[in-house]
Amino acid sequence: GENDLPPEIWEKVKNHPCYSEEAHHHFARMHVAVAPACNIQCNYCNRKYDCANESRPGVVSEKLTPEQAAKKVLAVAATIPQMSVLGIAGPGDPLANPEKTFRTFELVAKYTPDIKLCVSTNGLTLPDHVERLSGFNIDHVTITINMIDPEIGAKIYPWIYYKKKRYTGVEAAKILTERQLEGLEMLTSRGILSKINSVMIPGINDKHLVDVNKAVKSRGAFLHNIMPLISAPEHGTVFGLTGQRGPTAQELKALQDSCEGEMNMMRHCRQCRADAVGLLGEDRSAEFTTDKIMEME
Ligand code: CLF
Ligand code: SF4
Repeated sequence: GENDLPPEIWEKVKNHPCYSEEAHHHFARMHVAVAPACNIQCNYCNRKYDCANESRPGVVSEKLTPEQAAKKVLAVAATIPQMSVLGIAGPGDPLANPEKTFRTFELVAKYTPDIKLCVSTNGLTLPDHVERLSGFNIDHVTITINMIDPEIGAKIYPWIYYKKKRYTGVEAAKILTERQLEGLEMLTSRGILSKINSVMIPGINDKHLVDVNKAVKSRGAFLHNIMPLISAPEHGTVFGLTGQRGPTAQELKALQDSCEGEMNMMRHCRQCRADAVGLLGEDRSAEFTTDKIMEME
């Protein structure tokens, strides 16, 4: 349990609502949607909406420039005293937009130095950015890992765009899994805590996620967050259009239970928007639109 964590780890998680079940009752997080582009395609994603690796499908966030984002963080931190973490989680992949993501971190570190920085990525370019992330004192990185077997990966990812080239099928999935695991090992060796998100897709990776759990555990991942596929035809995702169903609540819990013991499982994830604000499960994003922040000044 949380009380058994070594003190140096507890220090890092006690104020983070996603990394500590306990903390989520007392601390709030916010996201800023500064990262529009993505370098891979997931079959459960519709680019009209926020990245479905760390958010609820079918939600469109208000995109901000890094300067607008930093202003928003200032305004929110002044209004919500429990605000402890700024995460960048979309609407595309934060590390496929490194200028915007790192400029935002720079400005936030300068204007609101008490706010911890957090990032969520598909992992494709993570190894290229770990050094820079650790320069910002980042202690929390999420990687979405849905497979470690490229044959399964080919059913989830139609293509990736890597080093100026498009890859498809098994070849694409092989590059993606190698880069994700390499990035995870680099985080672990630097003492950065990692959370692994996995989207449970019945008939595709549901049984396989037990192997994913072992693979990330053996590479030092801190927390595993298995999320249900939310696939609806109106979102226009490939899985939505092909009638791919999501898991039932019982199926999800059974998988989480079978992984429990291997490592800490996250069970309080609320699948936030890329511009979420507030305690987990409470959504105050509508109070902090750009218009309203201008009014506050
Ligand atoms: Fe955001 Fe994600 Fe950081 Fe948390 S959310 S970038 S780790 S600050 Fe948290 Fe929201 Fe679940 Fe994400 S409840 S979707 S796990
Ligand atoms: Fe969509 Fe996120 Fe996958 Fe990119 S990583 S395709 S934004 S779900």
